[in-house]
Amino acid sequence: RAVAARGSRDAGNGPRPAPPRPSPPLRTSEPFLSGSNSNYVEEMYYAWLENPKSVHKSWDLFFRNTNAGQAYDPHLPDQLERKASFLQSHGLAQTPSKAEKLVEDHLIRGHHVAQLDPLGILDADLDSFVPSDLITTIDKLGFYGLHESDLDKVFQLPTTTFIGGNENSLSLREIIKRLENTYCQHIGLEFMFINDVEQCQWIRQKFETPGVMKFTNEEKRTLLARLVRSMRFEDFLARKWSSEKRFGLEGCEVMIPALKTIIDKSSEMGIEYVIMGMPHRGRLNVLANVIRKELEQIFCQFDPKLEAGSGDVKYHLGMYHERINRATNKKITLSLMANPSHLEAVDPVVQGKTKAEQFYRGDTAGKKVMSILLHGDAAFAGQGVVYETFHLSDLPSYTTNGTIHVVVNNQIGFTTDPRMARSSPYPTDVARVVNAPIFHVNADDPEAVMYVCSVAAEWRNTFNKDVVVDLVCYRRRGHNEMDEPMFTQPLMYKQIHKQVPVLKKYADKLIADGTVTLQEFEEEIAKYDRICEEAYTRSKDNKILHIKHWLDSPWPGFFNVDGEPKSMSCPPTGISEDLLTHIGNVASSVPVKDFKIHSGLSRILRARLEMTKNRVVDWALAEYMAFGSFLKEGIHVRLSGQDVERGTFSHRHHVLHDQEVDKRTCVPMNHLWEQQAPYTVCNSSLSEYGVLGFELGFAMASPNALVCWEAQFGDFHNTAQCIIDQFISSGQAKWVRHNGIVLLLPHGMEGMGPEHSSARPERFLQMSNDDSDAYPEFSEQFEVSQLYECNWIVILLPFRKPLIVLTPKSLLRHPEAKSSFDEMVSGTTFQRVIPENGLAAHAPHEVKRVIFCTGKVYYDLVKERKNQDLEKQVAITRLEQISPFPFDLLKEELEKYPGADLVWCQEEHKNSGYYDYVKPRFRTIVNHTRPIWYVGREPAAAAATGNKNTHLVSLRRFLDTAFNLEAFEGKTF
Ligand SMILES: Cc1ncc(C[n+]2csc(CCOP(=O)(O)OP(=O)(O)O)c2C)c(N)n1
Ligand SMILES: *[C@@H]1O[C@H](CO)[C@@H](O)[C@H](O)[C@H]1NC(C)=O
Ligand SMILES: [Mg+2]
Repeated sequence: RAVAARGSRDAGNGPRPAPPRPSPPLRTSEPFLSGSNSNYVEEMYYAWLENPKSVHKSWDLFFRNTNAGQAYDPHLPDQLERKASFLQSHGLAQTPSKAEKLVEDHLIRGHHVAQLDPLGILDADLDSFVPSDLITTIDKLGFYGLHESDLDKVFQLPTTTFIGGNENSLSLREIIKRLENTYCQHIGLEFMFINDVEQCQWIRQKFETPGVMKFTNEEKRTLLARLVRSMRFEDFLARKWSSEKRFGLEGCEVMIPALKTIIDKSSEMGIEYVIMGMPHRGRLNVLANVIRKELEQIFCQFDPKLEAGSGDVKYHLGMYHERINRATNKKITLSLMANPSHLEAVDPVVQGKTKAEQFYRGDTAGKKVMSILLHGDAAFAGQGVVYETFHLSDLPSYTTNGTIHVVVNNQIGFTTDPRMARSSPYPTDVARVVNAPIFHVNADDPEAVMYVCSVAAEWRNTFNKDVVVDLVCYRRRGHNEMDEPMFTQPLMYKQIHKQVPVLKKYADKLIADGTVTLQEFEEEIAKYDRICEEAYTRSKDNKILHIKHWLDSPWPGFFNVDGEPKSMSCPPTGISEDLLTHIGNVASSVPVKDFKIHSGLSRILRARLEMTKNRVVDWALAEYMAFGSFLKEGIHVRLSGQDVERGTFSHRHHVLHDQEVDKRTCVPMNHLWEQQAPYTVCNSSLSEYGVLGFELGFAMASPNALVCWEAQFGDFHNTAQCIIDQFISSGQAKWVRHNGIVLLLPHGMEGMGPEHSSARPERFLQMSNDDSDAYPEFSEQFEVSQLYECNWIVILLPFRKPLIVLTPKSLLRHPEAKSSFDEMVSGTTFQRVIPENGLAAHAPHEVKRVIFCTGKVYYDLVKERKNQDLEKQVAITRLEQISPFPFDLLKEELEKYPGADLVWCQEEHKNSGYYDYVKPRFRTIVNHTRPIWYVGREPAAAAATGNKNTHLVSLRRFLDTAFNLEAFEGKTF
């Protein structure tokens, strides 16, 4: 109702003085106007005062007209009468606002009474109440001040409605009929919350215009054939593998033609690549009949001989397929992303991958690549990541310019009824946070479904915004085929058992109206059954059993033909001095003219320049060097996360802000060379699960990109734990998927309390797959092959692994935490271990203790060693790569100091940090002949103390132990 009014407030730029708000107008005594209607006029009046274009032409004319003679004053009771008489004097019918109100009420609330449930027993909005302002029976006419005798009177139609077609007036009887047809039959529309009149009108036109929902015979036959495939595919699986779980689509077979309609229509409008994410329900059917994966590849998944993957792979593996779209004769690529059981977790991943595909093809408006997300009703309402994903949908660096969401709303989640599974009327209400239009449709009316889907596709193409199609259906069997639904939903399932399958209903209808003959229908079924049988025979051939057919994002040319890395060596990572200097200079400059930066920032840039001159780099500058040198090689770099542009610790400053011009920014990293890859740095929404998932998806699209996600503090990564556990740690093992995502996790015990200290390295280490007890065989390629075997870790490799970097906080500014150019120039490489190279290393036989450590505690140890004058007696060696464990280099270190105690020192508590990971591996190196002592904080339940004093006392205590050379005398291990 407030479309016009709200639209106007959003329109225009900049603040505008609000018009004075008089007190509410007196109610008119006119019987045909309900109270809300006069408010409506009032609101429109204010909107019109602000912006005359914001209201409909007729109202603009009216307000101008009344204003001409005497200013319109909503206090005056006769204003509405003036409008009525004005309309009448222009030859318009007697009581237009009755019709207007009627139309409006159907628009806004018609979906509540639409017949959406194919079972006819449930209310899709969980409420059987029928709003009294919706005319469903003649006796409710009184609500509008109308009488049965008015039914055949002709009414002027509001100009905003399309129900009249070419007519501008209709009898009341006809108005009601058309409104009910549009808004209260098998389609329920929710869209009047959209703040844009044009968009609302666009939707109204699509649904209100009489006769829009007509299909040609050809279209009907295609639809029938697609239903045949959808249904017979499930039947075939049920026949051949009667005791296998397949999470069948029965009860929502229409989902297959629905997706195909979306894809056909989108292809027609220029889409070349569709990326899909979906849960278990109907997944095999989508692979077979939407992606058109060869059936034998699907059937052989049921073969226990298939060596790769775990038991549930068959409905989790991804897929990529290029083919010609039959309907449009254009090439189309379809990809279905591999996903874990964890419902909805794949949503942001699909969005990230879609964004990347758009980015690499320069499809900045999303006209070539789009995503479709499928959801179950319970998961869509219940899982928070859905909400996080919606909130990415309109952010410039995360938008995919509109996603089509399809909900398989079978009105049940496993054994739970909808009324126990959500607090909102519909499972789709979450989409209302971004004002996406929501089209509910009864899945037993295939033509209505097809129509809704084609409008959804057109919507996405026209406005580039999200849209939701809610397929209200049922689940014919239990949650899976082995499950008994009558235990928990007895009455629903009594009804379901009586339910005629949609294919039969639709076939009967088309046979009855002569569109197809019974014989044609039966032939269609026999034809598809034959296709299945033939594929089944082919699936017995062992040769086709190979997991490599199941990649959602192949990286053409990156691997050799067998999917193996092309080489097994690490390329050098050093870069030339000139390059370091050049990057350092750009990092210290403002590369655009007349750009005024903050004076504090000028100081930071001067310090960078100074460092560059002195050939030293701190962490922030080192990051510049690394990113910059990739950009030079044409490798796109993307850094995303909360506040990453400046950096949580104000050290990065990759985006400069003009102090005088609003929103004027500059990214020096994009001014390094004329020819360079683009650098994307983007502050994300305040989400970890959604954003990390998104970046993981982004990193899937191409191996030649560095995609980094940074947590604000490492502590917060655990809200994205599902992405870490289900995708990053295990993705390659489950789905043969390489991924080079980099996680930057600020970590360090600095007395900042239990929520700002620990990135929980122990959890990553626990999930690392190198064996603590197996002593590896060393070879030339030990370093690289160890990386290849492991599940996560580096960048310039002939394969891709996720990398977890525990990044510094206080070390960002520590004067000693700097490197010289000498460690970065050509010929240098990453150092997995930095051995002691001071006095102790020169006389190793005299060394009493070797302390191994990693990260920030090193600086505390070095300082303390100096204070205690123990530089000859104690060696300190740093691990820069913790996992996979550098067995080879540490073996050398250990052998160098035969008479020393071995100590692992960490600032983290004993049950966190690295100790549990390194201890058994050190023991394996020395074959259990020497102890490895622990020095660090005591075990604790929280990651850190919140008390600064306790923090310092415990630091003091473990430093004392670290340098007490008698501490372990006589102790057993
Ligand atoms: C995050 C997560 N929690 C729980 C489960 C277990 N689970 C699997 S299916 C299911 C019910 C899903 O219901 P719905 O989303 O309506 O889809 P449907 O099975 O009805 O198609 C549940 C709870 C899961 N897979 N993922
Ligand atoms: C697509 O998204 C980008 C980034 O926000 C935006 O600039 C562009 O206008 C959008 N395109 C369309 C057609 O909406
Ligand atoms: Mg469900």
